[in-house]
Amino acid sequence: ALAACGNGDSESSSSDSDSSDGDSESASGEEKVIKAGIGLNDDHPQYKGLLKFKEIVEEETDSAIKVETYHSGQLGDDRSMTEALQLGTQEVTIPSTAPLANFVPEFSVFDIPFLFPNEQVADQVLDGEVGQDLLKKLESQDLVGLSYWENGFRDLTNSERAVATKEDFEGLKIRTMENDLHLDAFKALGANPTPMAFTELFTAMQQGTVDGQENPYATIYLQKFYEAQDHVSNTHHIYSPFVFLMSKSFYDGLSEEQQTIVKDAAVEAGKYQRELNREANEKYLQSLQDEGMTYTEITPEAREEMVEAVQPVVDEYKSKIGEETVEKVYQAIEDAQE
Ligand code: TF8
Repeated sequence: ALAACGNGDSESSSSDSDSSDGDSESASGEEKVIKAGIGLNDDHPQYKGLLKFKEIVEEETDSAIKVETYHSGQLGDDRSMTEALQLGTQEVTIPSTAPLANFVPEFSVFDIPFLFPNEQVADQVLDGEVGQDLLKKLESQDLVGLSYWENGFRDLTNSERAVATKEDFEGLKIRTMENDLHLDAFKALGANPTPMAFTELFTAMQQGTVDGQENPYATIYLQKFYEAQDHVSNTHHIYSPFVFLMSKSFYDGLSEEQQTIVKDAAVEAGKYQRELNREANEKYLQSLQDEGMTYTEITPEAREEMVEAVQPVVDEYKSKIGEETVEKVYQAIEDAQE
């Protein structure tokens, strides 16, 4: 395991130098350390957002709380790092909601294909009552959801063929996140899906274990997937939120003032991260083509065929997710567009 002092690529806190003069003592008398791990690399907005969180928390607490940051899955994948928070061996991670549905099934509502029409509606729903109520459900799993960040609209890449219509999915071995709705949706499109942790994905694509995967352009570009994939299509089939997660045992051990500081920092850093993420997803499609990938545009008619093909899966999952949650999200999306 990485030494707690932040060896390797991690960014250990910059306050070590001032621990000698004692001003890093917190109100409750002892210094606290947040070990924060994410799955994407240090070029990705997910990491830049985490550094912003670190900056705010260390400044606001005068380093009474220090943040050690780890990226690129150094501490594990989304699911294993979430489990580490439950155990109290790690304090922060920022997974997609899809793997989080293994802890709180209602989060799978965000895996309904073609749910959000755009990022602005997603922001309103996630930051509004419905999204915040879902975060509260995490507490029963010894987790605290402090805010939503953005992974983004997911797009398909593969090494076999151009995908322009539903028929083109036929037989493609697509890696999905570890989430049953994703799996069943890709089966309904005719693909041959495999659930897999993100940390194993690049090797699986290089070895041909899978033909393709789906992620936002920023991830596809910054994780260099173009080195193992030839085709990209703007399927935009799911909008993935991130959840800024904190271990409940750690959060409960903070003073009220410190709880407010970490919560506000997670929200402020999230707004910053969403902006960076949108800029990245906007510009990197062109970068992927510059790196030699072939881009195929999905026409509205072809996308409509995909929507129809996955509808039976959506209907089947409404009860698994929870009818009330699904209806509330659909209503919130409608309200956000008025
Ligand atoms: C996936 C997700 C991941 C993110 C990241 C590891 O495809 O989109 O890239 O959840 O935190 O597994």
